Amino acid sequence: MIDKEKIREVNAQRLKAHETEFLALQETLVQKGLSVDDLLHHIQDFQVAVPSWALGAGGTRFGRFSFGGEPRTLSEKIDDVGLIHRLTQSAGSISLHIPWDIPEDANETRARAESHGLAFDAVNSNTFQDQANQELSYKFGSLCHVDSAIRAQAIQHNQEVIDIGRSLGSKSLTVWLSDGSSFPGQLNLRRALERTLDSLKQIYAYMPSDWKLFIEYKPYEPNFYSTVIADWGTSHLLATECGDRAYTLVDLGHHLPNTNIEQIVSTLIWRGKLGGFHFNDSKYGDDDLTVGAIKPYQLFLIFNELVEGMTNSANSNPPIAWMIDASHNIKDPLEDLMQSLEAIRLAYAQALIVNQADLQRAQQHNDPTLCQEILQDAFRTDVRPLVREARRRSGGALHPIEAFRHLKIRHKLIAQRGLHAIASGL
Ligand code: PSV
Ligand code: MN
Repeated sequence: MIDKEKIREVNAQRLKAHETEFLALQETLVQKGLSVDDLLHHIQDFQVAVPSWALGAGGTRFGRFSFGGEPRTLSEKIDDVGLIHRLTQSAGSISLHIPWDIPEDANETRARAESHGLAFDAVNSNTFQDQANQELSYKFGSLCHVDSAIRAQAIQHNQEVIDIGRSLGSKSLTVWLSDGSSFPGQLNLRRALERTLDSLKQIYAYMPSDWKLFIEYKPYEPNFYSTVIADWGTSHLLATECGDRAYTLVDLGHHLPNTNIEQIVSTLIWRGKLGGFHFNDSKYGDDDLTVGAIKPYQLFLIFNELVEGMTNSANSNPPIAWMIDASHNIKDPLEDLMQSLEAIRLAYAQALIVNQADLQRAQQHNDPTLCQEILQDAFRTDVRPLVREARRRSGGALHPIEAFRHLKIRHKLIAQRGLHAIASGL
């Protein structure tokens, strides 16, 4: 549907305007002592995984409104990520949720992803739902369950997910548990945590030696009184107990209102324990909205800690697995994902241009006014031409959503897959 020639044609219409804007920004950045080539390389290298469950319409417990042309199979989902990657050059991998997206033929699935230039990121296990033909129910938990047979079933599921991931070339497993309780007294909180640790240790022991385990936390939902892994501290504790290759995963939507997420990020990087990151945005809870739609300044502050921490922290943190984890209820999922990818790169680019040396000096002199000036100077710099230039140099579209609409991609997907095609998964 989209080849390099088509992208070049669409870009041609906007090239002149882009060049004018880029040259002006380049001059500003050079005056600040920045190397524009270095910035462009960093931005070009920044790749984010798209999860296999994000390509169709999401929904709430009140309803779901489909889009036409949703991907019906794993192959079609991979094709959709391929489309986004071609336009944005920033979605270089896909993250599978098992059992929603079990590959029928691993070699074929791998080859299809490779043909789009995509790799397989972390695989995600699912013990928060019961599947058809499943012997024992997760209604009252999985890895924390009071019944050892249910824990064994959940551990075995995670081991199968690792096997599937290995066949595709994944190198990490993300565990998110809905385990918890909805009523006080329902669960012995300490024992539930002990059992969860014991189960996670067994999963960790099964992982190949070059794999990582990411432990995701969430304060509430679907349980409404307690969640076994409710916060970063609990996740960090479990990861530390499991071993060197176990890490915390931060999902932006999994915090109570006004939590200082940048501080969590900074602490985890300091300890070398930040393994994965799920991007989305929210106003009230785990709203799963487009990245940067509500709180772009917070996103920038988080990236500022990430960039500073990755460059200066002595306890070196491994490369982080970045993923979008949003739900697309009213926007075209592909357009929504492209907006998120853009917001992520913009925040990253703004963090890259923060004058860290000046900031450190101002902090040393206890000068909060100057500290704010320095941070907001970067945040208020319009880096869109820089991000566009990075994308253009990688062969992507200057304006991905415009190109998507101009090339009538959604119409073509509907023509191919039908108006009532519904994506599998969440
Ligand atoms: C849970 O809210 C979560 O963030 C986890 O990452 C899941 O795997 C994902 O959403 C999709 O259910
Ligand atoms: Mn998540």
